[in-house]
Amino acid sequence: MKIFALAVLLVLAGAACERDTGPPLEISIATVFAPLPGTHTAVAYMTIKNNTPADIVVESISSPQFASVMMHETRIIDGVARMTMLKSLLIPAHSCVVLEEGGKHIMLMNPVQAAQLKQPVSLHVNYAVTGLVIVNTTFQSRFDREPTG
Ligand SMILES: [Cu+2]
Repeated sequence: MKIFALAVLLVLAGAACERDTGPPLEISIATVFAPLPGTHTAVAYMTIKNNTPADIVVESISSPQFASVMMHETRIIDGVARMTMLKSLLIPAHSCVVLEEGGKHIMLMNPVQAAQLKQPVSLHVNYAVTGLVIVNTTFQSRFDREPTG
């Protein structure tokens, strides 16, 4: 059953990436995991699709619910996973970039109010020069995720 659900998700992601209509920058499968108990950092994953024939640069991401938002990339260096900060994020023409666990991701730090599960959270994705996509979702629990592997 879990394998079936994963397969459906992958098919949907693939379909979304192949279709070439829609807004210039299209965001799907956005998930924001609330901070773990005792911490103040949430993490967000999403798929960002460029529907235009030109590259798009995501310059910053902000959230009304957090004082600070950063784009990160996890890299394995000498066998240790390390996070590096990304100043911008290139979405190549007619391509998808997947932000996911173990790769590029969004860190949301210092919530303005305590982040509550199932409560609304918004991400403002700013891209060059004046583009903005607002993503509205709700906080999810990292403990609700289905185990992988
Ligand atoms: Cu990070």
